[in-house]
Amino acid sequence: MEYIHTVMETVKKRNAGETEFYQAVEEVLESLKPAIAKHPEFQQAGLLERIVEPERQIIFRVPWLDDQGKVQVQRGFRIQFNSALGPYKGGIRFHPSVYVGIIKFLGFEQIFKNSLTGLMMGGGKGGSDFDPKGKSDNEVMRFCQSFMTELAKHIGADTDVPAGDIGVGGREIGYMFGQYKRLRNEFTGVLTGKGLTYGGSLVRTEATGYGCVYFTQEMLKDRGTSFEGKTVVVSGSGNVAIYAHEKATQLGAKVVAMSDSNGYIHDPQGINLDTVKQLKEVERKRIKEYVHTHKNAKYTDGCAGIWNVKCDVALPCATQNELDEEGAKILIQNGCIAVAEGANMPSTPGAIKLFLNNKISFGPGKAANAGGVATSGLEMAQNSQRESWTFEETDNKLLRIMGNIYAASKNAAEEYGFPNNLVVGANIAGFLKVANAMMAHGVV
Ligand code: NDP
Ligand code: 2IT
Repeated sequence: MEYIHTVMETVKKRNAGETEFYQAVEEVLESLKPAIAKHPEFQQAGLLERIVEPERQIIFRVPWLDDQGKVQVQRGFRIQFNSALGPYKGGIRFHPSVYVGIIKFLGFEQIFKNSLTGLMMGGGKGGSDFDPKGKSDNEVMRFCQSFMTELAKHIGADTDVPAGDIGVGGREIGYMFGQYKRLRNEFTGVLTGKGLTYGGSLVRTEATGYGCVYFTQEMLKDRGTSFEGKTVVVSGSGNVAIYAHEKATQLGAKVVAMSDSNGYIHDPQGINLDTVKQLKEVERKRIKEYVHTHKNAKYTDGCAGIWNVKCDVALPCATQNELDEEGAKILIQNGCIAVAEGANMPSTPGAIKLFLNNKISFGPGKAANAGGVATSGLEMAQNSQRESWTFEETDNKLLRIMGNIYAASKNAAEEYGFPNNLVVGANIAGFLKVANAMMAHGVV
């Protein structure tokens, strides 16, 4: 389609070298072809040209003092991508690989993901090339305070509400919240993923992993099966991976492999989650330490090898492009029936094609991992009401939202002529709500 091709060319020209961003935009625009064909008014209103251009991009210097008293300089980002449906909402990533192209891809995905949750949230993302690994608590605190000193000028409970992502968990959110409150003299729900003692929501910690498993449960139900007795591989061992493991296990599955950026562990008896939580959440150590206390487990260097482990269900929960065609081929050969993305864009376009062509149930990240931001939306609602809901109430809402996202994606896929293609379905369902709001707002 000529229109989509032209928009894609402009994206490449304007955002030179930002390959992750092209990848995310290309996937969405390709999926939207049947929706654009049905709605010529979108082209007339320049809707796609507008939706691929962030409303605002903030890039700033983040100077901080390390424990040796040496000055370090990082780069900070916040991309306020689209506010058609509500205040910008999306996580903050601290990882040395962060540059504008990564934040832009994540912010773009976030627009459609947040729309799918059914809650009123726009899309945004932020981060820094700061590497929290090996840093002391004091260094992390000083960095977070410096980062927030600039970011505070641009965010607010009704403007832009950041949260966690890779390298940003409860500790970092706490330091950033403390600095925001101090700078603005305001106790407000400006961040989500807060601690339970100062306005956080129950279930937010578990939400992305649990939500991903709830979504997968819907996919399995449609195939006439369930998690009961299934062998599962979960990549990563961070926040999303840990709680995906927890919920899959509660539903009767056995998780046999997990990883970090150095390598993966395989425990045929099932990975002991308490050990992983202790290593990763408390001690901040490497996953290979697991084999010291679990003699049946084996550690292998290199994280991509994890897809060689035979499984029924694969949940990539680490990072972008961690599952390529080669990994996909092995999963398919080994009889895997379902793949759901806990991470953002973990499967390469080639891998996705293989899953769809081989009738593997495939849950794309913007649908399957939307439980995290959905529960952030629930945290915002509780903060506005000055209330706290119980674990059970919040978890039930999450379960219902994931079921709705699955149904919306499945129905849109059918309606637009791509039955069972949840990539097309999620993209169209997420897009239409944003597009209709943008049409109502005029040319802005
Ligand atoms: P964490 O920082 O808690 O964990 C990240 C995990 O992924 C770690 O095991 C890490 O290993 C691994 N990882 C990170 N970068 C790489 C890399 N370049 N190569 C291989 N492994 C890597 O982050 P989260 O669990 O929060 O996030 C995981 C994914 O889920 C991300 O894609 C994120 O965008 C997405 N996501 C997160 C949500 C949330 O609520 N937190 C919500 C929705 C999506 P190591 O320790 O070695 O770095
Ligand atoms: O990618 C994501 O959806 C997140 N990192 C969570 C965002 C949020 O605002 O909770």
